[in-house]
Amino acid sequence: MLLLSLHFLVFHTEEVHDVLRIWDGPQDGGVLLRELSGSALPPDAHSTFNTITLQFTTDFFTSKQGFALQFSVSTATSCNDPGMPTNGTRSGDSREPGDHVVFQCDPGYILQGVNRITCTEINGRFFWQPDPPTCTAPCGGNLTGPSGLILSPDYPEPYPHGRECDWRVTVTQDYVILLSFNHFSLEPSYDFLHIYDGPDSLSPLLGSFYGTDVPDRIESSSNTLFMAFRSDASLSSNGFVLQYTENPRESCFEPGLLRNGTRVGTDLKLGFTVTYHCESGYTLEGDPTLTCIMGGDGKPSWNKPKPMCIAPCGGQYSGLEGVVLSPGYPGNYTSSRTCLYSVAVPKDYVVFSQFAFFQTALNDIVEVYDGPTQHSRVLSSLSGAHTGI
Ligand SMILES: [Ca+2]
Repeated sequence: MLLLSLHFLVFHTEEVHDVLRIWDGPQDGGVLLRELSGSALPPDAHSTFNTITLQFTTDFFTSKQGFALQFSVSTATSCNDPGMPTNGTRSGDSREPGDHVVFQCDPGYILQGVNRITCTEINGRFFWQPDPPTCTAPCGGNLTGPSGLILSPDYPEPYPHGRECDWRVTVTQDYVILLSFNHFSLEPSYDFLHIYDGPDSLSPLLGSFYGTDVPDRIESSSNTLFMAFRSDASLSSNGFVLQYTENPRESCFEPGLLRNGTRVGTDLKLGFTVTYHCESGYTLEGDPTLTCIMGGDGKPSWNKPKPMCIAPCGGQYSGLEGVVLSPGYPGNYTSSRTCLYSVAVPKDYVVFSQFAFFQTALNDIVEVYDGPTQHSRVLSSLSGAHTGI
């Protein structure tokens, strides 16, 4: 059977009010393919019947340029490209009659429709049955399992007005829940996320959050948390992405890794320690060892802040090999500083130095001296950008 493809050259109508509708087949008995308005150029549309129907409706106000489109005819021998769902993935590329493809949603999204669709041929017409599914961020739900994502309804689109969404999170008995905020933006003072320390809204309120300040991580005192999202009748925002993980009772939260460093210690229970080490060329600032102790709020917490690995401004270097980094590396160095690095090796060795990566502004200079102080002979004076000198 012959089928039709539409390709848009121009599209510009008044958003919502002046609408172009496209049916695959006749208006009665066909399939509504698109409802288009606004100024975004629509992607190509393909029929599965040998006719396409277009209806353009305009209101009494505001006229724009309208549309220009080309149509072309081809012979159907397989199904159309079923596309990739927003917030999901598809496995399978075959499009012959009898073939199927399978859809899966990204974490936090639920699938609307059926995850497996089949290419079907009836009287020379090729189409997917049923229609491809969509992936949406749901309004509330019961969540179980050791970890997961909670998204505001319709995320990453702005959340809808006038919604009441309730989530109940339940993890393994004798575990507690750690809730961290990856993204947070609600209309200040009118849209809220209330979080309760227990199975429902009668449990103690841990906090009511709104605005764009990302809240600190939250820990439950039992294995359930209840979350209530409320939006009012106007003004929306991008919403939130929360991650929950279960954690053994009487344990500190996962302290994470260190930029330019490594960690020793994986047991996070009360009384245990983790110790950080910096990579070559970096100096550890702070205390390398953290101990999990009982905090003043009756919850376990680390006794010290996490240290940092920084590239120092100058210093004494010795040993048979090592790395010297500009201050703040890999970030930019700060202005108006002089950093003196002294590199000494055992007698009977000479120092061989090689720059792996080198970049300064034209007025910033690295001078290399042959000897213990800056009064020794200058070996080289470098600025600009170089590699492997
Ligand atoms: Ca609102």
